[in-house]
Amino acid sequence: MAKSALITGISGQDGGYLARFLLGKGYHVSGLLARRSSDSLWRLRELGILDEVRCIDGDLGDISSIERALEVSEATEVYNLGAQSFVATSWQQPILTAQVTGVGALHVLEAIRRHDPKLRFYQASTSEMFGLIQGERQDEATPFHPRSPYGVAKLFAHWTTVNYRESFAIHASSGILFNHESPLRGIEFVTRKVTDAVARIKLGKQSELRLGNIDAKRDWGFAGDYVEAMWLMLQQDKPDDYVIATGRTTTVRDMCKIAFDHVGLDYRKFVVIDPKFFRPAEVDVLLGNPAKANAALGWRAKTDVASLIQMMVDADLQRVRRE
Ligand code: NAP
Ligand code: F7E
Repeated sequence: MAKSALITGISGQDGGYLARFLLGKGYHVSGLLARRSSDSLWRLRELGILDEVRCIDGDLGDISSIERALEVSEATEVYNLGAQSFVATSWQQPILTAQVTGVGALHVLEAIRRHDPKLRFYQASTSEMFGLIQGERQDEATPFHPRSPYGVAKLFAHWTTVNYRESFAIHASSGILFNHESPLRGIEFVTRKVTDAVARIKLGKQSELRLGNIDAKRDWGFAGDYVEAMWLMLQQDKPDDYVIATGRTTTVRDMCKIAFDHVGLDYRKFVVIDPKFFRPAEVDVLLGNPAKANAALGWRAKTDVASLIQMMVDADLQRVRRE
């Protein structure tokens, strides 16, 4: 019999790639879809899977809608990807971020506990929990020190996942994922902001690119690779926590250089530093150590940062040409 999965955040970047991955494995895929006044299904449409997934109205702030979604979907695996996920916004809307990104995960776990504690649960944890890093390469044993309301909310969700595993024997796993990007990345995140701007500048539709701290370093991977790790975690006999990363780090500056070089332009002529994009507290550098996932899950990042950024620039060139 085909397995069924419920994905919160199905309209987001990872939700789309995970849905496509699970459909490829023969799953019935449902998604909890928060009501929006404008179209939020563009990613599922772009992936060509909109008609293959079942969208169930609901919100992470409303536990009754999550319980209903568990019933309707008949899911045996639940992937909690829904969040207010933009770090910069988390200082403007700290309480909303805590409610959706933090307490939202508790709502899902509590709904599972009441509905059927045998369901398997995946929590989308994040390298932002390491924040002010306590070790040069961060792994599952590195202490946390979040630097934003988003990081703090995710840490609550992370420890809640561990607590429900230990308290109620729920098969609840947490993937501590480092930054992962794709052509479906939201335009507000720095990689996509850069690749979209490169396409517009190349095609004469934009003249400059305003950025904040370009000395920040991130361990960037491809979202399409990372969703497989989420699924692998739920196929293990025992639930656990895993760092998912490439093991390499790059500055925002060098990422810009890769993007502009790809279309034959010099980034230094177009990038303008704008203090508006600096954050109240910065995460200066992140570098993950995915050794545990390599060994236990057989998972490895397949896409390097240059191929990733070039893929994103190519996709944005096509989009801008179509406009
Ligand atoms: P994303 O593109 O921002 O997607 C977030 C999703 O959450 C969207 O589908 C959004 O719906 C939904 N959502 C927001 N508020 C909601 C609410 N109140 N109720 C139900 N759904 C709600 O994020 P992503 O990049 O795919 O990341 C997926 C998850 O992994 C997130 O939890 C993120 O925090 C976490 N994470 C991401 C990264 C990364 O580098 N991408 C790294 C580590 C962890 P709308 O589209 O309608 O707004
Ligand atoms: O920033 C710097 C910025 O917004 C990356 C989320 O998916 O990954 C993401 O969080 C870096 C930061 O991602 C601009 O200051 C410079 O140092 O692309 P970002 P993020 O904050 O790392 C983690 C793992 C998550 O879990 C989150 O959900 O780039 N930066 N100039 C800029 N960033 C943005 N957005 N815009 C700029 O103009």
